[in-house]
Amino acid sequence: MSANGKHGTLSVEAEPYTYDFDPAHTALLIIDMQRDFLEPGGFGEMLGNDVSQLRRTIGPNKTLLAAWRAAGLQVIHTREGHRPDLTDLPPSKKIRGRSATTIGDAGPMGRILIRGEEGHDIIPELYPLPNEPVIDKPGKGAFYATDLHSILQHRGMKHLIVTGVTTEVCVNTTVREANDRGYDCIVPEDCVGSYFPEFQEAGLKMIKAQGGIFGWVSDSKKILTALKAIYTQTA
Ligand code: TIU
Repeated sequence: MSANGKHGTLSVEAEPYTYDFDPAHTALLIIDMQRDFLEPGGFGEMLGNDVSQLRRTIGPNKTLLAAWRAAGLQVIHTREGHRPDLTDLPPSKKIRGRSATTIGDAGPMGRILIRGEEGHDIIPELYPLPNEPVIDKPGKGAFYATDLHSILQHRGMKHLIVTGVTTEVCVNTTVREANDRGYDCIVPEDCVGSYFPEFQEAGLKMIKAQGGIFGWVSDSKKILTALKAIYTQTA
């Protein structure tokens, strides 16, 4: 059974208060679940990061993605990366960190964060279907220098379920950009990850503080519980 776009408003238990959304106008936006950030032997691990902190998000994302797809709802994926000729790579980003190996150099899975390379692509567990837009973004935020806002407007999207990595960097930046453009964002905490547990906690607190200054925080089970109402409505 799939969604018919007429189910109306669903409610999710969330912080700082209940999140109401119409699934027909809600996109699942999965941020940067790329091999170089998540896979053992990738760029993230090469920099000394503990990828297990990110890999725990794969299962919950997989379940949420399957439910969103089964209901016939909008899914959008993003990937952080750059053109092979590096013309969209700010020189400041290229040299930041003073690492011996930086964006565009040969890495464990091809050139690091370059479009078309193995490490830049999305992990097989969450691989996009042909009808799911993939936004290639040069920055941390998914709205900067991309057509994401246009796509969301054309599809009538007003609410975003934002998942992916990392909580305090690309997820937070994207939620802030979305909030300023008028979207209501909810972040399921089991579907977002940081290499640093303290940033995971702070990154989520920053979103829901001050009455939901940037959005709402919940978990995927609560969203799935709300989604079940579609099936009771259409049964
Ligand atoms: N996707 C994303 O968050 N990119 C990053 O560079 N994250 C870090 O935490 N470094």
